[in-house]
Amino acid sequence: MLIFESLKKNIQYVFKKLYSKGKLSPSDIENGLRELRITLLEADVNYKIVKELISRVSEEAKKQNVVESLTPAEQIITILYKELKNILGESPIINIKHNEKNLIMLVGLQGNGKTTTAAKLAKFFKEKGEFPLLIPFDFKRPAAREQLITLAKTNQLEVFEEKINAPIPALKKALSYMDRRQINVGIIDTAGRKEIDVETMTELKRVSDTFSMNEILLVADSTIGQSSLKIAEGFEKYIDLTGGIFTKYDSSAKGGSILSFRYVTGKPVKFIGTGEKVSDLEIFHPDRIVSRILGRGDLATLAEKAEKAISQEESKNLIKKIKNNTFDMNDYKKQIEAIKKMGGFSTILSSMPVMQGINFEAMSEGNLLKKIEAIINGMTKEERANPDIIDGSRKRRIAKGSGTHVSDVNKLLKQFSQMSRMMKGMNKTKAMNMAKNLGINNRFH
Ligand SMILES: Nc1nc2c(ncn2[C@@H]2O[C@H](COP(=O)(O)OP(=O)(O)OP(=O)(O)O)[C@@H](O)[C@H]2O)c(=O)[nH]1
Ligand SMILES: [Mg+2]
Repeated sequence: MLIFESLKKNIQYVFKKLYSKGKLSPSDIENGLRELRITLLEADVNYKIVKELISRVSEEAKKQNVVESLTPAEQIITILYKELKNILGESPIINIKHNEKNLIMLVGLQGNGKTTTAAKLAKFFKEKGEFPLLIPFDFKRPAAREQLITLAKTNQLEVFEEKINAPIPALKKALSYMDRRQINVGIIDTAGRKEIDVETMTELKRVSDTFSMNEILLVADSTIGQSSLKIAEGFEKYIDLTGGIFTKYDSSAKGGSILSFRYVTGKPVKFIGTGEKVSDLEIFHPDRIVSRILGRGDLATLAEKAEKAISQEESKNLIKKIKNNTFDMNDYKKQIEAIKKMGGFSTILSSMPVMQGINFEAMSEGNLLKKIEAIINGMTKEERANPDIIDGSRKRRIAKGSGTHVSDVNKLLKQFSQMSRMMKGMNKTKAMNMAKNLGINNRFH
């Protein structure tokens, strides 16, 4: 079973019961919230968060029928969705500058996954076009160094191999090595510790006081639950963490600590480790987590948001365009902007006819949307209105301008033409259904 799986199941169970009732009585709401509370606590979500969440949801739920188009249960899930997202915050910013020297230090308890994560980060940055260097930083355990060096070599990652026996001189050397080799991201794999002890923590503090760090990330094992929050607090007494990385996201851990991390520590979760391979690292996107936990039940929320995102006039135009088959890349771009405002979840995106035919599984949706947008931005107005004129040299220009490849441009054009074909075959009912999916049906009957 995957992380959050039981939380998801239980929340969906609670809402299924609520959905089955058309109108909710005060006692229905009360019972629903009680079950929700137990579910969250069982998933190891910090009790303070649970308390706050439940009281906010309860308050909002009392003001029922604020949004007439939603049923009471839908309204509750909408509120929960909003509040959970509030707690988790926006997608994180990774503080790395391409034209500067950057240092990322990984800290954490023994065996939580620092070394593995260091290699994963190096690969991640390398793929982003940066030049990373892995820096072993365990001065007591030679095997720790060896582990990182081996990991680096088997994955064609650059590693600082010179053996120096004290932290400050070692990092100075590594920095000048970075200068010489024009490397811009140093990733420091510090020694694991059994506990937060004064001696090794003071040493860590000395290092972080001496060198300016772009990121100091706590690497925490998802399976250790809430104690990761205490560990973070322990580290914070000495050094300023900039965020957390949760490893073993592929486990069956309850995951509540991941949901609680930002609320309790004030620092965002920036990455999650999703397996043992060096490629198993993902940026932590709160949106995706919340939508995964709440499942497709939050379609109503999205419809509501879509309603806001797409103005009434635009919606009318969209329907007209679909019907007249004049929907072009400019409209496509507008749709993408609207979807971005909604948060962009693959489940929802793929349920929208406009987006069908695109393989959302293959790419993370954040990247995908950015890519699509960049490509469309790279087109001239004329090209957007009439994609057929985009020949080989135009494709090359667009790819270059958008930082993508000609194959990406081709893919987008192909998808667009498939979509256009599909729309052509769409009758009035289908167009209405599509509008319905976008939450704009009521106005067009
Ligand atoms: N399944 C899974 N295993 C992981 C993940 N990250 C790390 N591991 C495993 O966790 C174990 C410990 O990882 P290390 O990277 O050596 O941990 P460390 O924090 O560097 O350990 P010390 O240096 O001894 O403190 C290894 O067996 C890794 O393969 C992950 O995201 N998923
Ligand atoms: Mg290690």
